[in-house]
Amino acid sequence: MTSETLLIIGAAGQLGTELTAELRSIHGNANVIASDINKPGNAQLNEGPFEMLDATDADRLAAIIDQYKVTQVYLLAAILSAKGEQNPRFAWQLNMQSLLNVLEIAREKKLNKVYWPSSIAVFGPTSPVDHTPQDCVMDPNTVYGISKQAGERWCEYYFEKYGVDVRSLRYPGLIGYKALPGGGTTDYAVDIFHKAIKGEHFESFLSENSYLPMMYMPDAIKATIDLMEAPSENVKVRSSYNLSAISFTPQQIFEEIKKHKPDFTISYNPDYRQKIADTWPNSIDDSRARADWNWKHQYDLAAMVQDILEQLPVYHN
Ligand code: AKB
Repeated sequence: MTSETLLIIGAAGQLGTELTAELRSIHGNANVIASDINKPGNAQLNEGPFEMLDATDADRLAAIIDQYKVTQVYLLAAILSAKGEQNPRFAWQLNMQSLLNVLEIAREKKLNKVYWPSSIAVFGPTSPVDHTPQDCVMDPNTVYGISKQAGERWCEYYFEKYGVDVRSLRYPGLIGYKALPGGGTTDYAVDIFHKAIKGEHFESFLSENSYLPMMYMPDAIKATIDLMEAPSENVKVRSSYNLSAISFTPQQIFEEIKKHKPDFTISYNPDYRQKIADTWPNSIDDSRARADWNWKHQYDLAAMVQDILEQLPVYHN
């Protein structure tokens, strides 16, 4: 246990649900304040303090930080790639205003650390497709990707100009069974497990050969905590670190699931999300994360599929 007090913004989301639980096991329930725009149904989040917070409301954010004497903020609230395209101005407003509020408050109140996730969505049609390097052409063409790229520049700016210790990872598609994602292009790789467990047919909104970088949630949680616990001098990338584990297509994950569920069936009906997926990399070069703070993933496709098929029915019972 530490003397830090953490505020998680967007704690009820796909990543927030699991990260909040893990951070509470490290720092103690009372020292991790969960917050979200609505009160979540998830009982686990109520094992410690919970506050309602609209991530764009700077006054309420400041009041919560003062009330609990918060020393670290994890800003996870965001509109993801597919949903952002339905209302681009709202996505921009939420994704950018929430980050600027947190960075500014971290500067004013001299917070110890800030965490903010970026994404592979910062890359675009002319970025290198295979083993996409840390530094290369980035021409995102979704509002989500543009907000993540701009956000990365703001993070580095606040670190360089004001010494705010902000840290960030470019997550690939995250796959977990505890909470559902909302509005992403990689969500099919979560939905597919729920259909397989129910014994239902799965219709994929991406084509069979859409090869994308992905990661099992326990690896994403470990990467986040490893980065946040790394000595400041080891965190040499202050925009956002490339992060990688596995890449696969819908057909490949289907075949892996079918080894456990022989009757499972799939069909393909690509929609507007296919165009987004087509602009993202196949695979990511995360050698900087591996060198700077010893990042190493644990789960490959087979291990992830086996674990989810075992855990998902138990967890939701
Ligand atoms: C999305 O699909 O929008 C996210 C992401 C890759 O950032 N999962």
